[in-house]
Amino acid sequence: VRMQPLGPPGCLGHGHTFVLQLLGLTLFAGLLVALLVQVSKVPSSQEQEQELAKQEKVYQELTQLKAGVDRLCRPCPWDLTFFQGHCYFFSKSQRNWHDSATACQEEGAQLVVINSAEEQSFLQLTTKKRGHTWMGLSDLNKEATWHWVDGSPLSLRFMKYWNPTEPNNLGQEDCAEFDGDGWNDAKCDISKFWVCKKSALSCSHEQ
Ligand SMILES: [Ca+2]
Ligand SMILES: [Ca+2]
Repeated sequence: VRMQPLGPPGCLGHGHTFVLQLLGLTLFAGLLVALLVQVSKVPSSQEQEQELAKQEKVYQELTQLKAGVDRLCRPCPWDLTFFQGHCYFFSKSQRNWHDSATACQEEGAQLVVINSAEEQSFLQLTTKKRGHTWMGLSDLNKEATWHWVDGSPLSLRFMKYWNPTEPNNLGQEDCAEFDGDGWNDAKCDISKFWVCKKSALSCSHEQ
């Protein structure tokens, strides 16, 4: 900054002018900045409002669309639970194993056949809250040879789900149930809850 030369002693005219100029300049700069801030604010807040309005509109459209899709397609009937492409019916009453299997067939389903660890975990947790529950697994045809109701044999990777010391065939137990944290073989003529399983409707093929 170049210093203004001071006037001779006793004459402060130059000094006063310089201070006034500086003050004026500062004021002007301040006003300019304030004006610029004001000017730059106006379009941005308008844009924000427009953006919000747009989002609101998209949200409303999405909500309406979702309601429409829900009306068009439900993967499972109302009283069934959807899990990974299938619908599960958890009975509220209790029946023996054979009547449970029949009840599922009458609904176009099957006493549950387990195909994955995730499904096993989901079913075990859900049935634990409800109580002893039949699954579609038995060794009715040949003792100690377990088959699912779809005819497939029980694979080795599922053996770990038997509760400790089960299956023990205690007094002839040929039907498998969910019991606490794992499976148990129980007498088929005892009444228990049951789980049916069927394929979910694909939402890409409207009914
Ligand atoms: Ca048995
Ligand atoms: Ca047992």
